[in-house]
Amino acid sequence: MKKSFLLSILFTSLALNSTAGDYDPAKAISLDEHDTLEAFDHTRVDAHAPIGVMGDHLHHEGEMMLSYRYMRMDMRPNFVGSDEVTAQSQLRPNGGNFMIMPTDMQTEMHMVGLMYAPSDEVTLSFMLPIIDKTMDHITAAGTNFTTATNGIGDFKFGGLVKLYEQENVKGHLNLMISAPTGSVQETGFVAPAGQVIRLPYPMQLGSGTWDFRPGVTFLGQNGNFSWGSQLLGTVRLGENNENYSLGDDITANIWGALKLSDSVSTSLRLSGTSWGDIDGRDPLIAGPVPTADPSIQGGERIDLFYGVNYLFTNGALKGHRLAVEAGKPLYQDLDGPRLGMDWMMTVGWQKAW
Ligand SMILES: [Cu+2]
Repeated sequence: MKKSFLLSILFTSLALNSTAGDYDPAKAISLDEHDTLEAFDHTRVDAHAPIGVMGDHLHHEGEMMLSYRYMRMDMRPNFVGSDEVTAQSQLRPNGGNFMIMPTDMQTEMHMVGLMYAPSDEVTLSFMLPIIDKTMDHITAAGTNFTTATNGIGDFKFGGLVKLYEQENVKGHLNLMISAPTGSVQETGFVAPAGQVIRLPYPMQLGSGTWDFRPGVTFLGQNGNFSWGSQLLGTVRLGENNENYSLGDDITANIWGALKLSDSVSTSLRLSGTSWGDIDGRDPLIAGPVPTADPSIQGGERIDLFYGVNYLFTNGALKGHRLAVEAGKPLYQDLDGPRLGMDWMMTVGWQKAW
């Protein structure tokens, strides 16, 4: 059941990708007819994907783009498989396996991005996240406590490489590397332990490993409609210094956008993600809490997002882009018990020169 959901998103995405690649000779019968077909317009408001999508577009030679994103994720309640469970039900006095349970988690991320195109074929991309995490817990003794971490996350860099561009459809490869600049040694005062200890895996700021993030992205435009699809994965290259590696992941995205005016477009996006358990174990992360168990961190989720892009088309702010996108899961299946996603939001600003 759960696999079929994710697979259907993957296949829809791949089907879109493959039809995007089919060149229709009927469209090129004569030069006149050819001329009536609009080429891909890189400047229109929906030429950029919904703001929650990364690495969606290339730039022309010599162009540079600065971006800033504010991202927020709220997680609650706990899940076992696809079933919601209360934190209380997972505590030992109530027949569960744990003395401590997380009840909710908030993640805020400030992401600064720089893109630069040395040629029309390659756009270089650099992204640095600054992360703020908070997790609330209950204990078997009936008390509550909160832990928090913050700092820079994993710096991502690499290239977007053009595959092709014909008529109103284009595609590129995403070849990104994630460097282990985010801490995996975050500590905090844990009240039931009565001391400062290393915090569980979800509270750490990075993966601790060099990660390869390959992907493929397709974009198309048709009249006032545009669409895109992207397959993106994360492959952990080895084990980190704390003796573990986070699970690999894969995300399939498909979206459609409607250009309402030269300045405004709205979008719907369907996103399916699957990620694995943690391999290995940090000997300093322990405790009767599910977030400290490497073997129950994996899961999969399907999210639906609604977004708005805004492009300033005149005045002092001409060329500046603002965008917002918010989403909720339609479905999640987590190894767990583990906090599930409640809602996500991204607000962003972009400007190219
Ligand atoms: Cu850009």
